[in-house]
This record gives sequence, C-alpha cells and structure tokens, in this order.
Amino acid sequence: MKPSLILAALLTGTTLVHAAEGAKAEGPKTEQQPRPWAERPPVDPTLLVEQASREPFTEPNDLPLFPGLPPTAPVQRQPTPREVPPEGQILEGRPAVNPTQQPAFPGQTRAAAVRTATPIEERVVARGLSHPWSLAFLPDGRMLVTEKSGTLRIVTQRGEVSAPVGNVPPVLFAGDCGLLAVLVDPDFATNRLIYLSFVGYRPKGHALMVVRGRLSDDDGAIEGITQLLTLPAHTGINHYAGGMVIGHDGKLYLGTSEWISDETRIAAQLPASPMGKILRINRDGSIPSDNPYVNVSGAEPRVWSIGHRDPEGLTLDPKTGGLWISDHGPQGGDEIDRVEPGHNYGWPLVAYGKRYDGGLLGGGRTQFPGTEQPAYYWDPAIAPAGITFYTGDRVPEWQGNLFVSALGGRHLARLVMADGKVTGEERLLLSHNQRVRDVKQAPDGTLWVLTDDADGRLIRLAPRG
Ligand SMILES: [Ca+2]
Repeated sequence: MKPSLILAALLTGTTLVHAAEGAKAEGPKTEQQPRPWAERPPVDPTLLVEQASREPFTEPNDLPLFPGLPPTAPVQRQPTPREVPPEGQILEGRPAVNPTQQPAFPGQTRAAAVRTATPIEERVVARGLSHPWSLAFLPDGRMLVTEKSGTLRIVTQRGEVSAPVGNVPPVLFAGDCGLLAVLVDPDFATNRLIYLSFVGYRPKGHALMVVRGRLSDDDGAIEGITQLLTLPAHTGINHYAGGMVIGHDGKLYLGTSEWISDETRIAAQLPASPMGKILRINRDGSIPSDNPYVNVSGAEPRVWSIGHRDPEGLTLDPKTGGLWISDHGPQGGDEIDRVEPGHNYGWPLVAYGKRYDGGLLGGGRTQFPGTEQPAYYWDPAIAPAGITFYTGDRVPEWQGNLFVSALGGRHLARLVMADGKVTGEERLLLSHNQRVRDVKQAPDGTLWVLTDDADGRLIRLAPRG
C-alpha cells in the first residue's frame, strides 16, 4: 500500500484496527497475548498544537503525576558486556529478546566488531553536572549544556562551568521530563538566538515545549523568550522525546513521543496528532509551506514524518543533509532511522523486540506495507539518545561514522556506515560505565560526550598526545 493510501485510511480511522488485527493473526504464536491497544479508542489524539501554543506560560502546578505503566513483570535487562570480541566477529554476543524475528536485510542488526586503531584519550573535562541532556557549540568553541533538572550552563573546553543562565522557564524534572535539547541559531554570531526544548508546566499538566530567546551580551540570561511550539498537556512522566536539530534548510526539527500508554500510543500513526512524530517548523515557529501534510485536510501541518516512538537523537547526514534519528524502541527494538518527509516509520504497527512487559507489539510483526525499515536496530536494547556523524580530520578513520549515545548500554556506540547501511560497530567509553546521553563534534574535530548522572560528566575524545 502506498503511504498516501495508508494516510487516507488512517484519517478515516477505520483500516488501522484491521491492520493491527491482521498483524496479530499472522504474527508468530506466543503464549502472551498482546494488549488490546488497537481495540481501544485513542484518548483524543488530535489535540492541537495551535490551541496549546496559545496558552500562556504557567508556574509550576501541583497536579499529581501519573507515573506511566509499570511493567507487569520485572524487566530483565542484560548488562552490556565490558569485554569486546576480536575485530570481524559479531559485536553483540548476547541472545536476542525476540529471537523469532529476523532482520529485513543483511547488516540491519548485529554488525561486525570494529576497533579504532588511533590511540584515543578519553578525558573527563568536567564533572558534577546535574543529569546533563544536551550540548551545543557556540561559535567561540564554548558549549551550552542543558541539565535535565532545569538549568542551562556555559562550559569551556577547559572545563570551566558557568553559573546557571537566567530566565530558563521552569521545567518538570521527573521521569523523561526536564530541560532537554539546546540549539544554537546558525546566525548566532549576529542574532545570539538559542532554542530550548523542555517539559514545561501547563494549566492541566505539563507538555513538551520549544522556546527561542536571545542569549544576553554578558551570557548571563536568556532575553525575549517566545514559545515556538507547545504539545498537548499530559500528566504522565514517560516518553517526551525532545531531540532537536536545525537542518541545512534552516528549519527546526523536533522529535515528539506518545506518552507510552496503550491509549495514546496509536497517536503516532495519526497525521492529525503531533505526537510520535518528527515535526518541522520555521525558526520563528511558523509552519513551512512545503511540509508534507501542510495541505492535507485534518492533518497537523507541522508533521514531517510519522510512526516514531521516542526519538531523542536527531542529526544531519554530512553528505546529503538528510535527517537521521535515534528512536527508543521497545525491549530489543532500539533503532536508527533515515527520515524522509511524509514517510511512516511504523510505530506501533511494527516493532522489533517485545514490550517491556514481555508481550508482543503488532503480533511481533516487523514489516508492513507503507512503513519504513530502520537502518539499524539493537536487540538487546542500548537505549540510544543523542547521535552525530563525525566529519572531523582529527581521527580520519572516524569520518562518516555515526556516533550513538547509549543510556542503558552505558557506552558510546560507533557505527561504521557505507551507503546508508551499518558495516561495523564499536563500543567506546566502556570503562566509564556511565549512561551516555549526548555526543557532539567540536569545530576542531574533537568529540564531546555528556553522561546522564547526578554527577554527570563532560568527556572529550581526541587522539592521544
Ligand atoms: Ca520503526
């Protein structure tokens, strides 16, 4: 089925249930029946960005938090092995969570181990950051660093950490909520504009928001903050995505999530909903006239692509300028996607792995017409967050490689790429045993990493000596 036909079916709200039932009927037999998510009506997934964005900022509220759906069985997370197999052998030696599933093409998972030949120094430049979430380089080489607990700081490459930058809006710090991504405007040298994504307080709960403001001349505060985008409010604390990037086209791309509940998950498939999507807006918050759904009746005009679960990492292909994302999958279904406008990345119709309660999604189905396959997936999961392609000349053997932060995996994954496919994988920073949250390349070709911890670290990777 063509994506446009799927879209039409989804907009009418009828065929989706049939698709899910078909998936169940044809999927592998299992003792655990999938949850009847498809049979339940979604909880108003067509909540509109327009309406939410008109509401003013609000102070922290004391509404009770809904902690999300706890797994009904203890999750058996397998720790990442600290020893690495010889080069050429398959890197991942642990059993798959869902061994009945097969990759759609060779090399889609379990790539061969590779090893960086250049001796690399992993230098901890700063410590004591409060769950840092993302970093962005300023033109002078300093970094803006968000702390998930709600502060923005400026850090020098020598490790000097500033006091909190003033005027950051209040954020909810719980679960996946907090101060998330920071971006520097391409014209920062003249306009000093920066962008923040965060989970802010709303009159009825809290919501993923994007604001823009000007970094004051003395770097001490953000001035003239304006809302660019606000998602519908909710009271859950899990799955808010929030990854951002500014494309070569000058547009701002944002990953959004689906709140991880059975009732709301299906919103990822609905073009009318901003949830479970990559959204694309102009840098002043307006809607680009060439967005794929901009002229589709009933669709959210900011939607760029659909069918995502929890995309926290967005980056650009250095050769094509194309968008790549990391997406937290279910247990054994973390993935990397090359995102094309208007395409459907499958969640929750198809998924690798299993639910965290052990059940199957879509009957265990991994392929469905009109949905795109991930470029790569991990089973067992690594919990991928920030990603970046390496383009520097400090480590020539890294050029064109995709670096992937691994929270649960507690390492930095290095993917060797060829023609959009993964041909080799390496695990870096294993000795630090830290949840790796973000990775960015400095203008000088060094690689910089944040770890997610109450004593969060900023680590610099560069050739030794
Ligand atoms: Ca997918």
